[in-house]
Amino acid sequence: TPGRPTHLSLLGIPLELGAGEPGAIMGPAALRTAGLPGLLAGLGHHVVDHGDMAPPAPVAASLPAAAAACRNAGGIAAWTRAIHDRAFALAQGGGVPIFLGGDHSLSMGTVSGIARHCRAAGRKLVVLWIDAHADFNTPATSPSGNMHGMSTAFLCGDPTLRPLLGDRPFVPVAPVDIHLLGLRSVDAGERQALAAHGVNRIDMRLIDAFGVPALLQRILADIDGPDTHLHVSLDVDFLDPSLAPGVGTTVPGGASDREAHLVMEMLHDSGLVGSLDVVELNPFLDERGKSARLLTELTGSLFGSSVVERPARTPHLQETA
Ligand code: 4U7
Ligand code: MN
Ligand code: MN
Ligand code: MN
Repeated sequence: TPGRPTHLSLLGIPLELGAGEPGAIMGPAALRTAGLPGLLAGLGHHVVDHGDMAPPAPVAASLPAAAAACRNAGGIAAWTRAIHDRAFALAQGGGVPIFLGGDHSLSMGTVSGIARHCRAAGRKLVVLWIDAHADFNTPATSPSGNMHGMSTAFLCGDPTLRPLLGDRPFVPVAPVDIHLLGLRSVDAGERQALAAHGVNRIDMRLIDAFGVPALLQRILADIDGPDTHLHVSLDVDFLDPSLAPGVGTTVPGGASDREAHLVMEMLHDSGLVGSLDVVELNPFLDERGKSARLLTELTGSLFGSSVVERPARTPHLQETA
């Protein structure tokens, strides 16, 4: 809503150890090259760019054997702790943190830090995970060993992943407070675990059948505004690969440009978003910056850019019939 400037804290997280192929380390730089800080400032927000995190020192992680066998598990443990510390501190400082990735394993750190902040602030946390994938694999179920496919399982407290956080206070996210949006690639073990834990799932078929407005409105209407912090985790592969080829894990049949913008616009109008991850951009795989540009525009939509000025309306009641 115009006239509601926000303090936005940008933090680049050049992490690619969780992904199957290199390149996401360049994500934060590409988002800056596409003009993200300036776009947000141009919308009237107070933007502080905290730059990119430095690679953390290695930690002596004592991980269960199954977790230790995952690709780059020791590195992910070090990053998760360092990211958690930064996310917690940024959230405690007030304003809305925007984390620029980097592969999706970074959300183990960001969301756990935000969850700890929410507990300290006496607020409830709801997570909207916008992704082709569920990222609910554990070291036992993962077909790849890539830890960017395990973030939501970690956040829900999988005991084999929990030691990644070391001595930091771990505040689990209840599976029923996670909403997966855009699903179209779920592994067999994940599928079973998602159902058993009661994680909310909106797949592309539901989006085809009922559309973004009805489905997202149902989630937002259930959220009690003043008491709840909504964290949005946006994985580039939510988008159709024709629009956003710059990601290592493309899956056909993704969201259109307008579907994705509408998600962001409705989230903006809800006034509920307290923090954001923009993850999985791999500029090495992109075509002339189109994925970086689209992600930048989508982030703009989440923070109020719109073609036609719209009067402020009642949050939570947007787009209803
Ligand atoms: B992303 C996968 F097997 N499920 O676990 C896995 F299909 O952060 C992909 O959503 C995970 O991009 C994708 O390796 C992780 C695979
Ligand atoms: Mn907060
Ligand atoms: Mn993901
Ligand atoms: Mn994905």
